[in-house]
Amino acid sequence: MAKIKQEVRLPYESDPNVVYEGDALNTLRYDDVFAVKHVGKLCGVTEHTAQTFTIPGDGEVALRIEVWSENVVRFVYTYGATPTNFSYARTTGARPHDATVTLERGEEASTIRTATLAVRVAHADASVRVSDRESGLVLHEYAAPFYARYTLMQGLDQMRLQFTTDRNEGFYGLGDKAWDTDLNGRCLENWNSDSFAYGRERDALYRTIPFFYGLREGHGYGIFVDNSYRSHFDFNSNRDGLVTVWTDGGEFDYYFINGPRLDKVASRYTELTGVPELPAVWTLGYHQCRWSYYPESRVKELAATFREKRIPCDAIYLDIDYMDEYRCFTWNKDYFPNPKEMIAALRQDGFHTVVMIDPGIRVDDDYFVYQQGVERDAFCRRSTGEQMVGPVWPAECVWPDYTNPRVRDWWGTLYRELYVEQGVSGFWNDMNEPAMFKVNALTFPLDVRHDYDGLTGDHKKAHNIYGMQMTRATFDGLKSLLPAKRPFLLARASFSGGQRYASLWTGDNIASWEHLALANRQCLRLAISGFSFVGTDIGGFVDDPSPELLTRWLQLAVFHPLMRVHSMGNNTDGAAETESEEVKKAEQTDRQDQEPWVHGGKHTDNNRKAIELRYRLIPYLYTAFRNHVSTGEPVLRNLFFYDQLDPLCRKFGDQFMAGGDLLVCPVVEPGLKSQQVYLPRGNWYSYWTGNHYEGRRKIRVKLRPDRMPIFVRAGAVLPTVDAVQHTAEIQKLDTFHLTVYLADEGNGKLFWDAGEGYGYQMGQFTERDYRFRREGNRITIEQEITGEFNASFRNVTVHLVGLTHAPGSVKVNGTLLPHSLRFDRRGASVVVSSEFSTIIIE
Ligand code: NBV
Repeated sequence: MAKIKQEVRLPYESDPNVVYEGDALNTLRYDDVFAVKHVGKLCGVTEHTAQTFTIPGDGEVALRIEVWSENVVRFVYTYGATPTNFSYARTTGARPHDATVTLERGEEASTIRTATLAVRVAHADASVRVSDRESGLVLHEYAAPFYARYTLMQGLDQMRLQFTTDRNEGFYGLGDKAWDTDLNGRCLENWNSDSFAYGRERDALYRTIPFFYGLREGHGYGIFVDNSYRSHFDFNSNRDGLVTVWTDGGEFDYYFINGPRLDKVASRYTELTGVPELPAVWTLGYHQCRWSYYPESRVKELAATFREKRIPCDAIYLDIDYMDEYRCFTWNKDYFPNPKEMIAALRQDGFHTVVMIDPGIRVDDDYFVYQQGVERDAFCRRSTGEQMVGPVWPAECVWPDYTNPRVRDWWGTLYRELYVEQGVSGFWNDMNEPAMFKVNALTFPLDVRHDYDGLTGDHKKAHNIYGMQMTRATFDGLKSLLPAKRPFLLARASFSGGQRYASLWTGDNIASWEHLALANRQCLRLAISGFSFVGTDIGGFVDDPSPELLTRWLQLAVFHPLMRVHSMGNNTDGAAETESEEVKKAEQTDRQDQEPWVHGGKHTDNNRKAIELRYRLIPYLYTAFRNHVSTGEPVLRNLFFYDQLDPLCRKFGDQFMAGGDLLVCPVVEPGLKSQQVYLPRGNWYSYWTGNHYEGRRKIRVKLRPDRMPIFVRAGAVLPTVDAVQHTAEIQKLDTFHLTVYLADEGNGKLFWDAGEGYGYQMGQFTERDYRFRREGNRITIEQEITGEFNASFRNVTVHLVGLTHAPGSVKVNGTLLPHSLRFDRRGASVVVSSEFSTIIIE
């Protein structure tokens, strides 16, 4: 007899003991009725291959367990369908590694063991418990058997996993959340949403990254739920010691990723979902944006002002007004009569042009993109078969179905004129949640159909991956149009794995101190969730920043990989669709500009200093990116990634590590004269003064308006350059700097190449590994060079910070240098050939 019970909205509030007998249906009527499906009592564990196990039970949910490596185990639950093994998130190269796996069939449970993990599956109800073999620590234990909910009216509408936790466990990641760093106590949702002027704790935001870290008794692990439906993560929000994760449908396909180190979890997650390509160096420069810069004369004036004021800048953005009445891939010829010429002139002066492309295509029979899309049947259709038509910028739009490979290929070709003919350097894919005006849902109706790469589905299934597939189509298109160029793409919506195609910004934030703190938290959260190339609208999109706020934001964003100022200008058109209080306020204000010189005088100087610091650090940042691309370790890491056993590292949530050596302590409150910072284990030097500090200590530092506290790990060797006006100038520099932050021993690295193109994949790079040791009064620095790139740097200025004596002699490759060291407040320096193999200073 079918067990059908009354519909209850919240899955974990339902009482599984209330069961209506099947024949109750004959006499009672409900809005909907549902049945809960389990794996049930196990009939055995079948070893499919040495690393794959099917777990048949007497229920209707199928479970398959796959061992992907010693540290990664995949669980796939399906109801009523054969598992597809399809994933937009997984990168093509991701596949199981050989691992030694054993299966032990016991009385009450069967246990699958790898070198590090024991996965116990209870015979009674298929509940799972994963523990660390070495310590015996239980890392993941079901509190209830996995279930699927099947309703008569909706079909499969919920897949649910519930496991145990306690209030001390830390939960991090989950991508785009404007919450405190630790998510314990929160219930969050993933549904890509246009979130104009979002506030703290607004949920859901623009992206879906169903991956989180648990930090339990110092042991880190991760869980990645590879499911594109709306998903919900309740981290003990009722303080009942339960974590409940459910999706509104699909296969519940998740990976348990063991650490114990959190950065290992990060790397293992990116082994599954991929890393971006190495970015072009110019994309790491400073970017200037506004809604919108036009006409051409204004753009040119903007560029000239940067150079005139000696404020470095590499990119200028054109927002939607460059288009001809919001038709993507066209120009407003009144504003921009000769885009090719303008773009070339900007390039000449060291500026790259980045333009916006939205997914909404204007319904217009005379518009080539609309015509081509109709000819190719490229636009999304509703379940009734008609085109999905809705309002965005143009009154009526249609949207390409990027989940169709044929449509993706076509979309990629549309960039030809802008990219190949006119010289646009990068693109900005906005509104790709997909966002729609006028309706409360702010997006498509759920009946819209998608190809889903041949697996077809409705918008419930495709919504969260729509934006990511748009970026994939764009990225692949750009790559095939100009194969020798590294594409630069900035996007708003995405999904796990979207880091392979685009960098992200955190959307329409507000010019407030609260948002400055949030900006940092969001960037860190995104970085540990696989998206290292992230940034915020510096200064805030909505409202105007005070001089102090803009400066503090710029100082922080020196360390956010995408460093872009963006603001709303006086535009309220689209924003008005949300009818929020923020919009009404914005409509009443005449908004100021947001260029770094807007507040004049000393503020301009402070802002210039911040941007110059960014340019000095570019070799270090680029090297950190190179490391990210090859190891998956995030470019930015919360302090507790540095020392996950130290509770104070969890407490100082705003501080972070940029790359492996810089400890950044943002100033996120106004008017502060001093600030308490926490220096974790090890020894540290102030970046600014060279003063030495012992770690595991809180210290109070005096604040200055023109800089923010930054510390360098003792033992680091930091590669930097002099500030330049744009990154192409770095390629002409004759000298770079290496600062050795003294300790008994240490190391550092510089990765450098042409900064563009793929020569580095064929040996056209130079990688310099530095190692130093201090024995008594003698300091030995060694360099090992690999790669064939002929960098412009002939010399390097070696700085020593932390000297305890004044050395007198310098030997390079065994030969005494005639000239002596130069001394300054922070230490000593000497210029030597950049090709040195050994320097001995004593
Ligand atoms: O294209 C205009 C804006 C853009 O400046 C902003 O960065 C996006 O997040 N866009 C949203 C649409 C306007 C929404 C109010």
